[in-house]
Amino acid sequence: MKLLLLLVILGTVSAKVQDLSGKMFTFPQQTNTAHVRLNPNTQGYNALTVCHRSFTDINKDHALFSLATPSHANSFLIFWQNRNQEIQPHVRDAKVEYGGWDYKLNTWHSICTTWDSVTGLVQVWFDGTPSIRKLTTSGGAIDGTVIAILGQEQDSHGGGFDINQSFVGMITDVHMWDFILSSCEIHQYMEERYYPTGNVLNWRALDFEITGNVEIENKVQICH
Ligand SMILES: *[C@@H]1O[C@H](CO)[C@@H](O)[C@H](O)[C@H]1NC(C)=O
Ligand SMILES: [Ca+2]
Repeated sequence: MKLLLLLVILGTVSAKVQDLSGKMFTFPQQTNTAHVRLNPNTQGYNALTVCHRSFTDINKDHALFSLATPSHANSFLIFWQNRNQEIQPHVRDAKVEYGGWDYKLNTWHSICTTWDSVTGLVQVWFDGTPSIRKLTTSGGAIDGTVIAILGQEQDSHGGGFDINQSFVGMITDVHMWDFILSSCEIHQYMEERYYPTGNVLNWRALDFEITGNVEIENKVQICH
């Protein structure tokens, strides 16, 4: 009972659908608790595109997007691995590594990742540049109850957070589709021009819950 009460007090602040156009989530400190849970419109994916923009100054590992199902904690994970300076997409617990990006600190980066279950090929787009296509895992869909989280990396379904893999900084324009966007559409996302909104997660009608210290703020604009 006491534990339950404590969890309620410490726990979830809000659960609602909001248009977050022009807004961002600010993760102001390293913790192993603060996060945003995103509630998807559909479950069960044979293909995916996930896009987000992020800004950080932490010179260490961090998760940019963590999607878990009961059978795979890393059902769809986008991870920055600092030692090797790699963006590492994981799909159904299979990992690939992409190095050679100019992942500068204190800069907005637009990242889109695509995957298709038939070929098992994954591809990352980083600030307008596509990677090569690499094999993760093919022949199986991402299925089971989805828990999608920003700010923490799930080692279990909805938990197992590690402070040293948490995200500090800002994240905006998170969209997820259950198909692969065309390269033109991805390019338009990167350039912040017109692009279709996500049919699974839509930043302009986002169903989410904040736990702990995460702020919703206006996107940082640099005035000239
Ligand atoms: C996180 O990293 C710090 C510094 O490297 C280390 O001292 C600490 O034990 C790590 N914490 C966990 C939970 O791994
Ligand atoms: Ca982990």
